[in-house]
Amino acid sequence: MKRVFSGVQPTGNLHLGNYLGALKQFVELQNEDECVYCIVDMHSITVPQDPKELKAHTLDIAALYLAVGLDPKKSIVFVQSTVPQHAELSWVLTCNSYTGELSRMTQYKQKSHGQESAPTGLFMYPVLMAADILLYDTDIVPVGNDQKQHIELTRDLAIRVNNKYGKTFVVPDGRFLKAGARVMSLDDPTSKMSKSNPNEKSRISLLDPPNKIKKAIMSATTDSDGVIAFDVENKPGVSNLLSIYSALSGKPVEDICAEYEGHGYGDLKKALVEITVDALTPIQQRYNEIRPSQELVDILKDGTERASVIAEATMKRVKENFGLGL
Ligand code: ATP
Ligand code: LTN
Repeated sequence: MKRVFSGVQPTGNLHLGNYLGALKQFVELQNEDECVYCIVDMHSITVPQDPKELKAHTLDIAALYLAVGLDPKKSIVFVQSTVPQHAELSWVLTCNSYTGELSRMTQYKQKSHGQESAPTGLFMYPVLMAADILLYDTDIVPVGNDQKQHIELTRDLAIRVNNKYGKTFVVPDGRFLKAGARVMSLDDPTSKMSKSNPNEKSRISLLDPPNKIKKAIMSATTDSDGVIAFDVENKPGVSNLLSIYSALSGKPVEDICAEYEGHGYGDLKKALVEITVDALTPIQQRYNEIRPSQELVDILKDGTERASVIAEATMKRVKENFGLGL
């Protein structure tokens, strides 16, 4: 069995893109591997957060994870800040990283907009991420393509420390989530569905009520040739609807195209509304039960305990190899 680790930030409401591109694959992995899923609240404070909202979002995300099918008996689900070894290891790794390599991180360059006074936390973000991963002797890290550079840095840090201080870390591999699972924006099918798009109708959030789902899908951008066919290049809007339909129903895209031959886009959209509502309703029901429950807090506390056992063992090894402590 391999160990899988991934982290998600407790920001905003998850959308269909997050579900089909990431969560669904996390759930599938737990049947093959030993999975550790972490809600990375300390990464979130690299930019200012409202304390009450941050805490609420942490629980929202945890409840959503359980609602989509993460099984706390199989996977460890916990909150980063409840295991202090993340911060501790982050410092040790900081002392083995170079300002040059961190300045080259694309995410940092984008988020700091080249300002001199960018928050230091943004600069250190990838080192904390490396600590998350290396703390659990992780073999595989399932993440989006945008995280490739951070995984490379994690591997470099692990190899560097192993060479200098003796075998300390497992060198992890990234597993980049399927490119085909990229869900596009409903209003502009050439850009990805994203929680930072100001247009609410550009996305479907996992907790949206049926009327909101209907409005978003019925107003989705298509084209004017009226033929239901999969052609990302020339028909990005219709192709996106077909991809979502296929991912949620399990039917191959060709079968859907055959089924809707001679129909208008309105028919396809109506069917997609129904399929989406059917897929999200049970998730929302479970979410509404779990979110206010004591069970949620108990699951996360149990996750902290199980994560701590692994994290403490790694930190003990790190301290020994580095000559830290008595
Ligand atoms: P933003 O666009 O505001 O930066 P986001 O909505 O892309 O945020 P992230 O927190 O960056 O969300 O991503 C969480 C996970 O969801 C990542 O693994 C990412 O690859 C995946 N993901 C995000 N958007 C999509 C999408 N449209 N299609 C498929 N996967 C997605
Ligand atoms: N940077 C990641 C979130 C993240 C993560 C991690 C992912 C923080 N720590 C450890 C995998 C492993 C993101 O923005 N998706």
